[in-house]
Amino acid sequence: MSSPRSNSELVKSLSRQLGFLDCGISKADFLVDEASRLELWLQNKFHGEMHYLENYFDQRLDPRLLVPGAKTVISLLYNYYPDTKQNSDTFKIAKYAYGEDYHTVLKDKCNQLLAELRLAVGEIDARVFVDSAPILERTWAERSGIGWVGKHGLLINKNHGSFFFLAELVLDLECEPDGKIKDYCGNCTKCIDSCPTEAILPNKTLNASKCISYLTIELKNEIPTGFKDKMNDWIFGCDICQDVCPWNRFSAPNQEPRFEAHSQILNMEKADWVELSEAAFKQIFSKSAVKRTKFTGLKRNIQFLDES
Ligand code: B12
Ligand code: SF4
Ligand code: SF4
Repeated sequence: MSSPRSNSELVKSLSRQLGFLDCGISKADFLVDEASRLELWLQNKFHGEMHYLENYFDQRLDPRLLVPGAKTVISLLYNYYPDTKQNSDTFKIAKYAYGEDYHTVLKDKCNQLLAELRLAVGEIDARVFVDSAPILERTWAERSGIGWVGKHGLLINKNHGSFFFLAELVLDLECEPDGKIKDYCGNCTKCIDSCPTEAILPNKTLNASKCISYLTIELKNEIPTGFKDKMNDWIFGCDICQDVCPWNRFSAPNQEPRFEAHSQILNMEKADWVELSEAAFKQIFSKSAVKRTKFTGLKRNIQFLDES
């Protein structure tokens, strides 16, 4: 007979076997505090043109509306820190996008976890979430005690830093929840001081409409000229606030073969990026998250920097 405690132990042990960095458990519930924070964030238009974040407001705050009868949210961390990085004097791609698109890699991993869980405890009603669904992934991870939300807004784990993806299993299996841990940012303000566009505001709030990650990936129109000298050579995403964070000093390389960087991403010089053809884009980024910008979007970003 399984108990909430034995279910939790089982989930954690299976997640370790599958290579997740950490796993934490929360009771599926309504996120009371986040309701007003999310509302205010949207009212302030910090989401820029990411209008999809205005949709499914109720589901975003209550996973039981996504999986009827859900009792538990399992939060999972998966490392993407690369063992090799791009040359220092070239246009930069955020480290999370060096290898195969994490949505597919993590969904496969989570489905494997779910299949093994079902083998062990029988039929479970469950859904796997990675990034795209209306769910506040960092809030759930924080609730489950596998880290805290840093001043830059990202989840930090005491042992592993922040260069990892988050994923969730929302399911009707009762598990023993873990508790929140404290915030270890202390008096540090390195991320705030280093952000070139001043996107990080007090109170763990990000003005996403000023974040280089938004400007290079999500913004469909032209990048406002006011950002010309602030892009720091980033053409897809930005890692500055994580690179300067003391908790990432000991980040260890990931062990996921599918995250291995495409050799051309590592070796391209600025001139190669400027000359990138659509055929080469398709070949290099066919399986990558960089596809999101399409060829025209990446070209726009490169030209924006090349003209600076
Ligand atoms: C939209 C989005 C973006 C947008 C907006 C970011 C943002 N801060 O909202 C943009 C394009 C800018 C972006 C950028 C990046 N993103 Co992003 N993004 C998302 C996405 C899809 C939704 C986030 C969302 O709902 N935002 C709405 C706001 C209001 O919600 P929130 O920030 O989660 O805020 C809640 C908590 O912070 C909470 N909170 C918790 N504790 C506390 C405590 C206090 C005191 C307070 C006040 C608040 C608070 O309050 C908020 C509730 O309203 C998530 C995946 C997901 N479904 O969650 C990935 C996600 C957050 N992104 C991720 C990553 C990796 C990045 C980048 C690092 C990519 C890159 N290298 O370029 C950057 C980092 C920029 C940064 N400093 O945050 C990872 C983060 C992993 C981690 N370690 O935390 C996620 C979880 C994707 C994933 N599945 O792994 N992203
Ligand atoms: S990702 Fe870059 S632009 Fe965005 S908050 Fe961090 S440092 Fe600022
Ligand atoms: S740089 Fe400092 S303030 Fe920012 S998230 Fe890391 S520890 Fe917290």
